[in-house]
Amino acid sequence: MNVKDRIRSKLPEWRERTARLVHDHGSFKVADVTVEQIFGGIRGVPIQVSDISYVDPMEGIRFRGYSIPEVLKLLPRPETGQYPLVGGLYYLLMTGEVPTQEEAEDIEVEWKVRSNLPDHVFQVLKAMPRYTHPMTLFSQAILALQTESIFARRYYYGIHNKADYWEAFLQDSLNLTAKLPVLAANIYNLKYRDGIYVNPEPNRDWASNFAHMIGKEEPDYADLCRLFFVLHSDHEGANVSAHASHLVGSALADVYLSCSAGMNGLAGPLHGLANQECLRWLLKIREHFGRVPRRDELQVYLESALGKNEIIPGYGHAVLRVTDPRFTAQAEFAQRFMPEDEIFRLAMLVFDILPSLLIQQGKVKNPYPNVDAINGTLQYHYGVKEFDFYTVLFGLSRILGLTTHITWSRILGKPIERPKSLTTKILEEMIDRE
Ligand code: CMX
Repeated sequence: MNVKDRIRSKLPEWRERTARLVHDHGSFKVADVTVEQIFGGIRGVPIQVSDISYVDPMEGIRFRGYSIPEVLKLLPRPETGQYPLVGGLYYLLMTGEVPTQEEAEDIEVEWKVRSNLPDHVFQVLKAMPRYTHPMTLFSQAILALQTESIFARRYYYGIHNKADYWEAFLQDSLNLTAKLPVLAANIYNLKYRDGIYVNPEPNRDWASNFAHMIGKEEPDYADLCRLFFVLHSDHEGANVSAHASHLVGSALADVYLSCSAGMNGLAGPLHGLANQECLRWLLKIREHFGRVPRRDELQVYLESALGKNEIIPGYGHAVLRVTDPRFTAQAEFAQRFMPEDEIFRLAMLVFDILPSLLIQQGKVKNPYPNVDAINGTLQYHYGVKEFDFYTVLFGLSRILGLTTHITWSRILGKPIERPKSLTTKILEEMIDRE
C-alpha cells in the first residue's frame, strides 16, 4: 500500500484516540512546573505528544516503538547494500509500520520523481559569499524552495477544511525530502569542490545518490550514509529543532517554512554543531601525543582534563542514562569496515577509560557517550573532512523526522501553540501568596 493510503487507513483510529483523551481526560494533570524548570530551559516538562519516536533514558531512541537494532534488522535493504533503504525508514516514521521491500522502494521511486531542484535555488546559493556557513546555505535553500509549497498554494486558493490539510503537507514533505540529497550535495560541491554539478543517478537509492554526488564512490560509504541518515532521523518531539519546526508549523506555516526554522535551531552549537567539536577534540589528542596514546597515557590526560573541569565533548546527555545506541551502531559499523582507523581506535580507547573517571568525578548524570562521540570519526575516515558540513548531514536526516511530525500534527488537527510567559514580579507575587 502506498504511504498516503496507509496513513489514510490509520487516520480515524488516531484521531479518535486523541479526541477521546481530550474529551474524557481533559483535566487530568500530567505534571507540575517548578520555578527551577521555568528558568532551566523547561527541562523535563512534558509539552508535546508525538508518536513518531521516543527517547527512553535507559534504552535510547525507539522509532515508532522499534529500537535501533530492530530498525536496522527489520527495514528492507537495497540489493547492493548492507544497511537499510532510507525510504523504508520514512515509510516506518510516516505510517508506524515496517514496510515491505516494495513499499520501501516505492518511497525511493517517489523521491526520484520529485528530486528536481528549481533553478532559482541554485541562484540563491551562488549569490551568497563563499565563506557562508553550509547550514546557513541549507536553511536558505529550503526557504527558497517554499515557492513550491502545495499547501501554501492550496490554502491561498481556498482549501479550508482542516481535515484535508494533511494531504498537502504529505505532498510537500515528500517533495522536500526528495530534494534534500541534491540540495546538500550541491552545497558541499559549491563550498568544497569548485561548484561542480553532479547529476543524481536513476539506479541509486536516496542515500547512495548523496554519496555519489559528493564524489564518494566507495560502496562502504554509501552504507555509512544509509546508517547515518537512519540513525539521525528523529529524537522525539521536544528537542530544539523538532520543537522549533512544530511551533512554526502550528501557525499553519508550510513544511518548507517550518523545516527551515528547525534547521536554524540545529545550527546552534549546543544542538547540531556538537559533533564537529568531538572530532576536533580527538584530533587534538592525537596531535598532542603525535600518535594514538597508550592506555596509561590517555588515562593521565583525561584525569588532568577533568581535574581542570573541562567538558569532554561527546559524553553526557540531557535525557539518556546509558551509552547512546546510535553510538553503538556506528561503533559496530567502524569495527566491521575500518577497525584499524587511528581515530576510531582512539575514540574506543576514550570509551574504555572515560566513563569510570566521570563516575568517580561524581558530577555528570550520564557518564556514557552520546552519538556525537563517534559521528565525525566515521565521516573523517571516508574523506569528508570539512567539519562545517557535518551539521548539514545531520539536518538532511533530521528533516525526515521533522516532516513526519509536522504532517501528523495536521492529521491530528493540533492547534496553534501559545504557552504563557510571566514577568519576574508576577512570579515573585505568586510565591509570596503561597
Ligand atoms: N564532561 C565533563 N563534565 C560534564 C560533561 C562532560 N561531557 N557533561 C556534563 N558534565 C558536568 C556538567 O558541566 C555539570 O557540572 P556542574 O554541576 O559543575 O555545572 C554536571 O556534569 C551535571 O551535568 P548534567 O546534568 O549531567 O548534564 P546536562 O543535562 O546539564 O547537559 C550535555 C547535557 C549533553 C549538554 C552535557 O553532558 C555536555 O555538555 N556534554 C558534552 C557536549 C556534548 O556531547 N553534546 C552533545 C549532546 C548530544 C545531544 O544532545 O544529542
